[in-house]
Amino acid sequence: TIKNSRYRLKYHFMAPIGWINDPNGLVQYKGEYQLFYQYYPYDSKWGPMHWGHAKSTDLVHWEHLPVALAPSESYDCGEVPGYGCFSGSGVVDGEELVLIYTGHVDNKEPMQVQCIATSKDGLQFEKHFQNPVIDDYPEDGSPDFRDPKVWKHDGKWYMVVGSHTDGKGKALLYVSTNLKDWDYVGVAAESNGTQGDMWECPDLFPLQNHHILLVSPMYGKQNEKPFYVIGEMDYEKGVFTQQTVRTLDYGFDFYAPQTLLDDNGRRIMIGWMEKWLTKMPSQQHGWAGAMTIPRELLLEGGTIVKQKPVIELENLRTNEKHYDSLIVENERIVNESMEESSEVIIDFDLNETTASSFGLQLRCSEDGNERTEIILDAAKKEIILDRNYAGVGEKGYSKAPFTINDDGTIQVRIFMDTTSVEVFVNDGEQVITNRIFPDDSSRLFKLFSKDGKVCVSRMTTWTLYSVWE
Ligand code: DQQ
Repeated sequence: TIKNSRYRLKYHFMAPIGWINDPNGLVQYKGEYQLFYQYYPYDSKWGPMHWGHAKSTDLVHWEHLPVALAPSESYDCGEVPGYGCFSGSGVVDGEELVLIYTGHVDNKEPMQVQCIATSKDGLQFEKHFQNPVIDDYPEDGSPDFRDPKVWKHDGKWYMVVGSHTDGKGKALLYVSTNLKDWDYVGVAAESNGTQGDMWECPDLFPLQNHHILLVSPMYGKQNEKPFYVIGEMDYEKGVFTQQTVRTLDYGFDFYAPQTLLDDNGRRIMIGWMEKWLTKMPSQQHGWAGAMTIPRELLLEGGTIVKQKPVIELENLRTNEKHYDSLIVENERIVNESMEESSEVIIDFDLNETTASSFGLQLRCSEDGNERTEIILDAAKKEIILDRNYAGVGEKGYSKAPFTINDDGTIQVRIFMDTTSVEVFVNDGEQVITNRIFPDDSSRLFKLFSKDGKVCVSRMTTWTLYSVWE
């Protein structure tokens, strides 16, 4: 069991115990949202990968289910740790829920192959006897050949798989009519030389009249910030043409996002809320890793993908407080003991603001030495999430650009939880996701300005209920 629940989140998805990373197999099956995830139940470190499983009717309250996939076959299990059922996706085919995943075995050629597992009840999964359904990488790829994402278009199944050659990440495209026999089509998209030497967890999907590609790029051994590309997909040629490329989330603790299309036509994205090679203070308590809040993706003006926290999260709100026309010079304590799980929406009015830099501090200690700072620089049009003083976790700051609305305002919406902060700027034009590990007692919430005054035309705060009690 968990040794100490102090860092456990209140309304973010976590495994019951152990290690988790990427979300997998996001799909709605018989009306219920399915969330699978890279899982090592036996330790708080990464290990032979299993697929954990949970379901939900509202994307907010999750029911844990038995492990869906465990390493067991020659193509996903081996002698040397490092093997396992790696990331992949899920689709509904008639009555069946089908998982498509990468079987990984170190010290083996080919090292990574694509496999499927099927279920008729959404609980028990059977690995297909024809596995691996793609038993080697194509000439355009390399032994790093993983993370199949499958979707249906015009009656056919398509799959993108991440790979690389010559220092260029790639999304390789396959097509099938039955999910078992796959034909290689070609390279759907690849790095222009600056977009990562290996593409992990590619996700390609239609959004309005464009297609969007999500990529979690690796640079050398380092994982970097996932990006999205707006473009056009030519299914005849099997080529995705890149038009606009943007950072998906400017934070540090966001990786391997995946999307699903739900029954209401919403394109919803969930990411892993932690990152490789970082301090993970919760490991000492027997667990690591969580998922971000689900975010609906909306394409605006064909040039920007906005991330909107799913509306269902509003059902967690309680203890609402409004503030109007706050003028702050220096600093002002808004709440002396803010709940760890809270939501805040702030409208800054720059017409009435003279300060060059202003913002807020959350999870702040009485003496001010511990704090998480969100700083806006109106001249540079930059927002910074500074976690250098945010407790025992990783240090550093994340920076994102923002635009000022035509009426001279800028809106910042913050979801804080026990050990996380997700900041949405102007309806999710930019997002910053970071983990923080402050002391239990650091609860002050302040507004501040440097050299001048800042005007907050409106602010609302809520406490968010826990979904885990
Ligand atoms: N995590 C999985 C891989 C994927 C990586 C292994 C991304 O399938 O490429 O746990 O975090």
